Amino acid sequence: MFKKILIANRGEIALRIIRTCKEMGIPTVAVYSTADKESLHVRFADEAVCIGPPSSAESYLSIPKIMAAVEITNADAVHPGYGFLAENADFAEVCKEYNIKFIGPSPEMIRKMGDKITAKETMIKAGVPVVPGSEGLVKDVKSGKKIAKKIGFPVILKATAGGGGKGMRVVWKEEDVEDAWNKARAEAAASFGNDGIYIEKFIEEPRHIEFQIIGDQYGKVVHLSERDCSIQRRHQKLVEECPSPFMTTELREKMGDAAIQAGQSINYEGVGTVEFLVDKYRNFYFMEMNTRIQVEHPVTEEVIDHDLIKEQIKVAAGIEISGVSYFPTMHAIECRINAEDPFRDFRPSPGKITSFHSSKGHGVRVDTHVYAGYSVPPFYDSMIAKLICKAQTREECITKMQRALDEFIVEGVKTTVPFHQRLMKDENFRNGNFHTGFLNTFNLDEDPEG
Ligand code: MV4
Repeated sequence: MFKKILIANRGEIALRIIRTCKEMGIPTVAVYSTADKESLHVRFADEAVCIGPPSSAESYLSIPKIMAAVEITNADAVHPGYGFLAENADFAEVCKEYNIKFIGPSPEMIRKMGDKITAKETMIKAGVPVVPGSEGLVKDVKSGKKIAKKIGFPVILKATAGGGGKGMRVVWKEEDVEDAWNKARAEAAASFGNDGIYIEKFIEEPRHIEFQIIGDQYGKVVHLSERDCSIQRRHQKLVEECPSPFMTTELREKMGDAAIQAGQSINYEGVGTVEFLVDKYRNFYFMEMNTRIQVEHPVTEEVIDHDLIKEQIKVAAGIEISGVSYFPTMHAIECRINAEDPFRDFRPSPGKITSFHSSKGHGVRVDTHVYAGYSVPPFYDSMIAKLICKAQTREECITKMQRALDEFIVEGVKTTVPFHQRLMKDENFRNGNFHTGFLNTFNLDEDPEG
């Protein structure tokens, strides 16, 4: 087992990782920017190293700064959390060169899944269903038009370096291909320094359903069931749940097999997520694979009753996974509580939290790094807590979530709590009748504060 783990992250996930390390008897090192010196991850880790000024580029994203902290503390492993360097193949490679275990897959694997065309080609070879589309990169707008006509409109142009919606354009008719092509390429070049574009059939009103997988160093891969992440706004997930209200036993078996196949075919090591688009006929298509622990992992932890960070550290240390794939016997929902004003276009609302009471009680879990008196810095992600509820049925889980949201008190900054309260009352949400476009037509009530 590792002698000391450095956590190259901040916020709730840094704390989350420290907690598991403590339970495993592994000493931890926190790193922090000057904006985070009062943070709980700094206080709860065994050691802490300041790695620079508030800007992410000069702190949490700086490979030399992180490696210097590894060196002076003698850590033998790095946990990257999510975001920041978690899917940076160069960082994983530097760790390898220095003989430091990067808790995650190999640099090659990260690189392979980071390039969407390569990922898709890999999945086709593995027999995983993918959306019909171009064979690899589209070389120019002329062949783009030809391919689009062959696939049939609507189509979607996607950046091979993309993910999270950037460099994406939906096209409904031939006349609009050229304009979309130019825009997608310019956006891809500006965002990723790579203007490679591919084309797919556009799946209308899809659900986003992802499978949690875990693979060990001996080629074994299992899945830990799905999460429905269809409740998103501008590619930011707001609510995740397991099981998906759209899931059937038959579909779970098919998608679970495909997810395992995806992992096994690449000898995947670590925790990973295979994302699928699911259409209204329950056809499913591989979309992307994430090679990190995800924000919404607690939803899975609650329904399968396993600590995913612990499993992740164990497989990184070379321990074999036991057991078979899992299925959910409970229902869990996560609401992301962000310091944003849902009545003002989800505008960030950083500042000092003057009072804070987190929900408690049976079946309620809150993962957070904040407390009364904490200042939410303006430099990073605005998520301040994850509220996770668990119950026997979806209906009970929603009721519990409503109760838990009502007792979640944050003063000093605006939060997404009112949004979630409204969502939990929505008839379509309650009936499981939603897809990724759901929030486009969702109306919040008036701001009670005007
Ligand atoms: C799609 C799609 C429909 N058809 N691909 C959005 C982010 C990126 N990871 C892929 N995305 C999509 N790809 C085809 N062929 C619709 C989306 C999409 C979406 C996917 C998941 C969750 C939310 C979404 C919101 C808008 C569009």
